[in-house]
Amino acid sequence: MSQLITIERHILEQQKNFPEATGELTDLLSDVAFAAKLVRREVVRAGLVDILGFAGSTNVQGEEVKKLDLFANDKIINAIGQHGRFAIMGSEENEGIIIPPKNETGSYALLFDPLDGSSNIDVNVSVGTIFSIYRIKSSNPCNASISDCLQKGSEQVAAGYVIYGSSVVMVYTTGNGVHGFTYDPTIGEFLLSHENITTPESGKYYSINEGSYAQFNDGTKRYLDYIKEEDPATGRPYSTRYIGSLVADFHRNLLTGGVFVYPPTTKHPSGKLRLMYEANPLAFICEQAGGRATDGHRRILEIDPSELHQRTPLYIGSMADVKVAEEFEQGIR
Ligand code: P6P
Repeated sequence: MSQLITIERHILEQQKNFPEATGELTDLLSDVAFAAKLVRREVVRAGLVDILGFAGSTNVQGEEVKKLDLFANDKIINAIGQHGRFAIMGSEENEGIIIPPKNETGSYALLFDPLDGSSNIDVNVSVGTIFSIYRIKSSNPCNASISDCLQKGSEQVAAGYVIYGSSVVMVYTTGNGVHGFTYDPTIGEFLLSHENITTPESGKYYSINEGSYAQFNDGTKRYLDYIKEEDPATGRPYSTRYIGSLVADFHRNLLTGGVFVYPPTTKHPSGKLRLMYEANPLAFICEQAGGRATDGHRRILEIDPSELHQRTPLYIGSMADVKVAEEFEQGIR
């Protein structure tokens, strides 16, 4: 029987690779894992609306039932904020930055999407939490500000996601490989299940919302024509896989190979997905797994952010497949 390694144990083992590590990063990754357990508990019960009641109503205990993404947001802010390790936070659900209740000792900034794809919950489609961690630049945590959040993705010290699907899997990187942990509800632990994830050089899936075809630029349209042509020598046609839940589409392509594209559209000229708490963390993971992540022209991790909720086009997945999609976007093909 393979050794059972909890995510907390694995993070501690990883810390040995960083002699200067103070253990703080270990603690805050463990905090994120704890918050994920709290979110999971509600997400997996989401179908039981008779017990939980609909969002905005009160449940059998007379508690106000919140939309699950707001619930997840509250849980992450409070479960993590109370430990004082984060000086500042930024969430997809909050317009401005969040200063946790005990931030005076925090050295890190947490950017997160508490429950991406939450509109899919009612139809039992996988959703996810995505997080990104930076060391703050401010010398005094009490003076932490938006500039401590608006750092290039290449400055991330850790990133990860939790996918709430047929099983609940947490995937993280600290820049030393990508590792996945599957939640075992019988013991309430995330156990190592995918050590040192590497993504295939190329795959057979492409993920894009073809319903937006009329909104795509010429490069994207020509890419779609190309990827569907018959050419066994280049593995074409690829198969379409598009769940409409970023974490689910990304996780599948990470493990099996493939490319996810959310290109510029007439409705979202800068792309729909968010740089700081969607594209950057997934780009860090993807590159650590041997893949590629760009906005069609430049590395996601090199984009200099100007706003907390700024959007970006996203081309992410297997190295060779992303490069092909980029060449159409750049007019090379
Ligand atoms: P579209 C979900 O709303 C989300 O933010 C991502 O999880 C997903 O990849 C994307 O939007 C889907 O967007 O425009 O294809 O419905």
